[in-house]
Amino acid sequence: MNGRNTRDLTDRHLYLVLTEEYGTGRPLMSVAEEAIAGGVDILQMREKSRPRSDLLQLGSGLAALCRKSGVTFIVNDDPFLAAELDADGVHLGQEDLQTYSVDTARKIIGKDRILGLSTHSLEQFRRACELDADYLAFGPIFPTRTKDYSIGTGDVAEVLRIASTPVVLIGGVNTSNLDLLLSEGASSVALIRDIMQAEDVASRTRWYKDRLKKGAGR
Ligand code: TZP
Ligand code: MG
Repeated sequence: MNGRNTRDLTDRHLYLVLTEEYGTGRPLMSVAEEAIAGGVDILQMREKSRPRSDLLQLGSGLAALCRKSGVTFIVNDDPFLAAELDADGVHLGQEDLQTYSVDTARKIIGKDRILGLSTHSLEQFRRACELDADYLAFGPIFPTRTKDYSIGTGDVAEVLRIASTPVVLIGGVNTSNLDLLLSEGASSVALIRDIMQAEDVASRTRWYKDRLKKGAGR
């Protein structure tokens, strides 16, 4: 181990995608601190319209916070930024693959960092299983204001069955539908709004952690 929380993503994980515009106006650093207090496992910085200088500043704060808390820190979209921030990894969407193939991104971040990739259909997921990714996100499962479509839970069990990497389910996850995902066999979920918009981020985070820990067999 090289001291970072790197490629072992095999357990049940709660993954918060920090996106300030979908929060309640609070700075990301304080949301991150509360989520960490609530037991979040993975934090991603997903700020799409800020200049790079801001991302460097925010990202170095988040990276330091995550490192001292033992939380995995992922940077969205940009493998160069992930490497520069010495983050634990990068997350790529399908559209990012136009700029960086998975192999190119892997060369940029190195073999010890995590590479995550979004997938949006069973077919895309199947293809992604052939790539050098450390985890695959699958969604949007439920309707979400971030996307203009959702894919439902119909393929979740098959995705989990064929997966050669850990799978993170994303999109419209909330306290009412988490059990449905757990009953399909899910072990990790990623969220934005239901945690970012919670009045008490730490206790909402803790709720998800406890539920994930108990799994489907409650
Ligand atoms: N990718 C698929 S759905 C989604 C992303 C980034 C947004 C998830 O946000 P929310 O608020 O948890 O639905
Ligand atoms: Mg992206």
